[in-house]
Amino acid sequence: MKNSAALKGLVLIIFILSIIFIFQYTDLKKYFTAEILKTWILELGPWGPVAYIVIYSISPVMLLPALPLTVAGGILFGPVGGIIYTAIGSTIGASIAFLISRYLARELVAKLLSKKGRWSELDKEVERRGWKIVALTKIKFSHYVLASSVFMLPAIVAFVLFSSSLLDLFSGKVSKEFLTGLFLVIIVSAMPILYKRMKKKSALIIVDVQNDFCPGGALPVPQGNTVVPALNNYIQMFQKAGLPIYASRDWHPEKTRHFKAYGGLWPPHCVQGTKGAEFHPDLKPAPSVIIITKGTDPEEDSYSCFQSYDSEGKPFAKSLKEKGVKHLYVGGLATDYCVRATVLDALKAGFSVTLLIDAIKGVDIKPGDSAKALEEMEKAGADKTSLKDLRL
Ligand code: VGL
Ligand code: ZN
Repeated sequence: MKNSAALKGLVLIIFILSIIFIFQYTDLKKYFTAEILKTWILELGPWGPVAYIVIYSISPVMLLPALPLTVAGGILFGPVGGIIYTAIGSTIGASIAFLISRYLARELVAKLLSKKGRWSELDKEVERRGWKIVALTKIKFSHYVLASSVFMLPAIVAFVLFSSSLLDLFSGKVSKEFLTGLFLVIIVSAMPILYKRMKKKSALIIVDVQNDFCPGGALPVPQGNTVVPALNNYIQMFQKAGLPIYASRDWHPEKTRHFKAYGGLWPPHCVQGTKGAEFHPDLKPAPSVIIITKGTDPEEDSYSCFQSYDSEGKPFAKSLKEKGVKHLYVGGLATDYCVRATVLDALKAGFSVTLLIDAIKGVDIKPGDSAKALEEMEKAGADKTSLKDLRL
């Protein structure tokens, strides 16, 4: 991907240089001045802009690239006319493409997706994620038009300003307008990268979804297994978004002060290497899931994931830091112990935290413990969300 972008850039530079060269050493520049072009457009009268807008409007549907057209618009109409006509043309173009996809293509695609349920899955996906696959779904047309015209504007301004000064460049003059345009183009092109950089990077933390914490296990959390399907959905989302996913496991030695027999609170559970310590069999870990282990110290309870280590012995906090993670989404078992401890530690360590309320369950040794833990976590600054509201 990176290589192809570099190649395209190189081709563009060679293209511009050869145009400059041609302009310099032929008679072309005599005919190709802003004055002459403007006269030509003026001669066309109102039809010049109209023709430009029409061509621009049908270009998305014809799968024509917009950039050369935009550059032409800047050269032909100058900065002001260029911006206005390009904004009109691109908005109409996007709208036509939208309407065609919605009213003609939707049926067709629906048939192709004939496998039952796929279509409603797509609708659900869009409700969850916003406008990724916009036109094929239920996004309001007016919202689409408004959003696309607003979001296209900065790039249009940049490219039209830039290209309206290209003629000067072609005849060998580096004008102020050109430098301003170039500057704007660079800024607009850098915006998506900056946005990605500035957005707080998130990670998913799945706490202790192990057999012993599920019904039938040694220390069952009532309905503990019900967090599994929800977590599988979250895993898929984070996987698709390319974000880190951690799954913690409680991993005790046979003798530990954590267990009743040695002075602790709990019956033996999640003993290293036992069936009970395995992850719930329905949990579908993506290939990228990082397993972190805690509770191995016989002297410690280690409820919090911040007392855990990855397979290379790297502390959890260090691993997060190295990946640039600033925000944690936390789900799993049990709300009133390991989830609570992990969330409170995370907030103390300066992470922001969102609890996945449809993917946590508590032990409630005393009735109300989980509710109390939730309240405590929220008071400490944790946010909460559920599958249908989460946008990554
Ligand atoms: C846990 C009790 C004992 C937990 C671990 O994962 O919440 N609870 N050990
Ligand atoms: Zn434990």
